[in-house]
Amino acid sequence: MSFKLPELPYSYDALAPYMSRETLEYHHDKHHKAYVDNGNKLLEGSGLEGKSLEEIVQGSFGKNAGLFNNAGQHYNHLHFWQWMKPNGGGDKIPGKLKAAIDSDLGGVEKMKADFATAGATQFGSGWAWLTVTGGKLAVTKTPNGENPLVHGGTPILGCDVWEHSYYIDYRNRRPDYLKAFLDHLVNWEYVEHLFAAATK
Ligand code: MN3
Repeated sequence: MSFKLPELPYSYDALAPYMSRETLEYHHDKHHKAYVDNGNKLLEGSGLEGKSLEEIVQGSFGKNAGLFNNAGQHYNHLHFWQWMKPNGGGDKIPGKLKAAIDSDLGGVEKMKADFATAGATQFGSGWAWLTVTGGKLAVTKTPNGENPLVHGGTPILGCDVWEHSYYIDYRNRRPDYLKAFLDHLVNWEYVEHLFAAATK
């Protein structure tokens, strides 16, 4: 396969005021595009050509840092655009996913608080995650372009806490960005879709 930059699933203005056009233009058109372009160059001759994106991420982890960083970030950002939608967030969580959050993570409020803490305490660049690992939900965090795929899990929600994701809109206030993401941006239907696929 080769990596391709997707179109955003909404307009550049659709997530304002919680995520601005300027942030999406830089983050999608420049940062994600660079992961795609660099990933395609590094994929050539890597021995992983012809594999799926998930296989490339897992196959390069710990072995080919350049390819892993770019392929991992391509995977993360492909989903990140879909993990958000206009008028998203809040507590309108589909029933089966909500039941699992209640039983595995102590309820929606606790899950949101733990997710926000994971993102706020990731030192430097990285991601906060809601994952399915061994059939159970968990909240985790990873540095740089890593994701739960390389730790035996399936990511169903992730928030990019690299500064390029929030500095234009929130400056240094990463906790405010995480709160806005959870309260106003999360596409819980897409999270539920990934949850169903990971637990069937
Ligand atoms: Mn990013």
